[in-house]
Amino acid sequence: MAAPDVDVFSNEEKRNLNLGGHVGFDSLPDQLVSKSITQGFCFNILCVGETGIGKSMLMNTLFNTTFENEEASHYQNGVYLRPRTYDLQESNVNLKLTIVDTVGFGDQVNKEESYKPIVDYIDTQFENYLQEELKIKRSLFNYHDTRIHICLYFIAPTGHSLKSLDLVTMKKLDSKVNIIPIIAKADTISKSELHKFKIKIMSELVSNGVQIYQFPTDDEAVTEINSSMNAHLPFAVVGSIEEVKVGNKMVKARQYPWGVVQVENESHCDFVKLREMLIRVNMEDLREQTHTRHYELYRRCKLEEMGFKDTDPDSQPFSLQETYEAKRKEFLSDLQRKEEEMRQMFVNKVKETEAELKEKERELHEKFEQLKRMHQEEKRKIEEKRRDLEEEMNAFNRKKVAAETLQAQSLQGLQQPLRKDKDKKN
Ligand SMILES: Nc1nc2c(ncn2[C@@H]2O[C@H](COP(=O)(O)OP(=O)(O)OP(=O)(O)O)[C@@H](O)[C@H]2O)c(=O)[nH]1
Ligand SMILES: [Mg+2]
Repeated sequence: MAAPDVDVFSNEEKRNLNLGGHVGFDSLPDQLVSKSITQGFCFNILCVGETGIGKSMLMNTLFNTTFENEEASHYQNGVYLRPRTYDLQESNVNLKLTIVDTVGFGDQVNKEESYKPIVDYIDTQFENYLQEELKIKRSLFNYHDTRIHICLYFIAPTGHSLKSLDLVTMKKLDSKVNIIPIIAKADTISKSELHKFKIKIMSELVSNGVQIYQFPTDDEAVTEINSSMNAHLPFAVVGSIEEVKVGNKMVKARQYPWGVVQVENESHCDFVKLREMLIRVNMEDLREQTHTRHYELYRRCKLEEMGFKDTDPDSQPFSLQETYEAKRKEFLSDLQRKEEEMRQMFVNKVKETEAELKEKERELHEKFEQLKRMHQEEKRKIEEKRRDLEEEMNAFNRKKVAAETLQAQSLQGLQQPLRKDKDKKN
């Protein structure tokens, strides 16, 4: 029997059928919810802002708790990032929250490199995730995902404009993380000034091409609220965990001699808007954007850097297997070429050394011959001298013998007349 043709219907030909009764796949969303609840969620916030700008206070206010807080000193040599992870629970939902603080940001005289540790930190988290994904035995299910979902950028409430450090840092980060700019300590700036300040900041961000996170407007349920909130950016926030009695209610506020700033009062500041947008409406979108936009970009660049492609030079699909084979071939031929180069280098070196040795040998031989010649000359001279001396000695001996003979004869000649005289006397 012929195999059934599975691709009988094209998309347009798919038919809607009425079910005869309850089947049950309408519970799929509930299954997802229950699975997500069991699994728990993780959310990672990066707070970038100058020392003492109110980062820790805002986190405490946002999550209605007191996280550990260590004041940073203003005398750091550079910027570093301090991550802290907490397990939080609300109703039956578990949240693994990581708050990463920049320590020493804005404290150095030369702030040119201040953005680097932040970029490196974000990249490292992406890299860790990519490494987990590329493992043969992956455990993404219980992997602690440390990728940054949101970067809250704390702008000092100067009322003037953004500092170049703010622009440079946000520009370097905008393709790697969702950025929400916030004006910190907004209680220190007047209402009219704040309005102008917000407009100035937004126009500076636009003119410098800084892409900040836009609350999504494609989901009907949140289109209205998100598009109205996009117009309120950057949020001007006030942080406080102090409870103050206002009317007959205890509210979080900052108390001043001239009055009380209520954190959760929308006519005092944008804290509620931030909490609403960050946690209650768009937390999942921030997580999704991190994965589908920022991480995807990192992954693509990284894999391309490693030589992986989806298509060959003729735009034909190119599988991972083919890329691997091509890379392997390239690597092997490279290796062979390098080996050949090394071999040639070795041969040349040996030849060079051989020639050097031969030259040295020749020089030594020449020296030896010269020494030999000198030695023979010396020997010949000495031999000549010896012969001369011997001749001189012989001549001397001959002369000596002659002299002795002569002496003996003359003595004899003297003694004979004396004997004759003696005989005569006798
Ligand atoms: N006026 C005003 N003061 C604030 C606000 N938030 C925090 N502060 C004060 O600012 C000071 C520093 O606040 P932190 O939250 O410790 O600042 P930080 O940015 O975490 O500081 P480091 O971690 O040391 O860099 C504290 O005295 C806070 O009470 C705010 O919204 N308005
Ligand atoms: Mg702090």
